[in-house]
Amino acid sequence: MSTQLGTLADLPARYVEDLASLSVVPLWPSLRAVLPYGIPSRSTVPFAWRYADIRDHLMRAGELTPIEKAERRVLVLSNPGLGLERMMATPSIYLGLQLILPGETAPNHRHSPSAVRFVVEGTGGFTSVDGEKCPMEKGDLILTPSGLWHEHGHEGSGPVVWLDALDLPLVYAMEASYCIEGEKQSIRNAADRSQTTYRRAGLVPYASLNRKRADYPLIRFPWREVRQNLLDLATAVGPGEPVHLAYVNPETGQECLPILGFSAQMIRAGEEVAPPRRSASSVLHVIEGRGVSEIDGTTLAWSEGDTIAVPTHATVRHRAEGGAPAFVFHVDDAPLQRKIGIYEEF
Ligand code: 1HN
Repeated sequence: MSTQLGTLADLPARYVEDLASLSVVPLWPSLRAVLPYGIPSRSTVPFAWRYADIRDHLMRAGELTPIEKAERRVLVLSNPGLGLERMMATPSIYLGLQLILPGETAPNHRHSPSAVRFVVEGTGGFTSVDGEKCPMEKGDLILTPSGLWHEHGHEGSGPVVWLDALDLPLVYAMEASYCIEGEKQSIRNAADRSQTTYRRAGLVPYASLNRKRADYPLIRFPWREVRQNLLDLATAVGPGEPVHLAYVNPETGQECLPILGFSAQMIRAGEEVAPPRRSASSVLHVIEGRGVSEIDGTTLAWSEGDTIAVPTHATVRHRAEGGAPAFVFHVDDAPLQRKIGIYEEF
């Protein structure tokens, strides 16, 4: 059973120094720290970034820093438990709020981390991904998978803000994060594939049956359709059952990116949901509505535009308040955890 293990102080100082001079350390003084019993040790804290607090500062960044001096004008949502300079919302998820102003462009590049954009406010923004121009309307999810060219622009008026979520912390930890700059893309579509080729669940281009399934057939998931789908699903599932849809690759039915997963949930007016504890860390972003969450004993009130960090293995409850349903976007690292065989629900 759980015996008390020896510490560094139990060893002769000279022995420890000799080991260190050879770049060697004993395992046993650190074993319980890296492999605790029952539940992982977690530095990530349950935390809410409130859009109402951050928005003015983001707009100020628009005055202080021209886009040419930023490339991406982003305020990063850093979990205070992990250290602000490490730019981690959770150990696997990078989050930032990005501002683009009318007429600005964020230049074309591609990189090894995968990213998604989730639109928070404004109209007229667009992201082009490998030559496909995707309009950005509030709540739309747009994928920019690893290795695909992407650039942003703004043809409307007023600010456009979106939430960036990347698997950067893991790719960076692997010392595998880098970027290549590119020429402006030439756009080949009139409408993105969510409006033409993958118009409806259950229908795929016939020719796709005869080829290897595409890695990233669908880049944009319009919120208008996801929201309606949640409302329709709510009429079909019993009271107390989750109204929760996963964003997937329409050709394979699998998660749309290899490391991070994306889903949208409706919490009915006044409803409290208590999902199982999960081995995945996650963040949730409030698209519509307001409510309160209890995460590992921390109570966090939230409303539209807010973003919340949920540590691995956390005990979680969410309640929608204000007499209206809440709509929430989730990002988690369950796809990677499933692939490596460590995903669990408790
Ligand atoms: C990136 O490529 C974007 O393309 C935004 O908008 C944020 C943060 C870290 C690394 C790459 C973008 C990013 C990023």
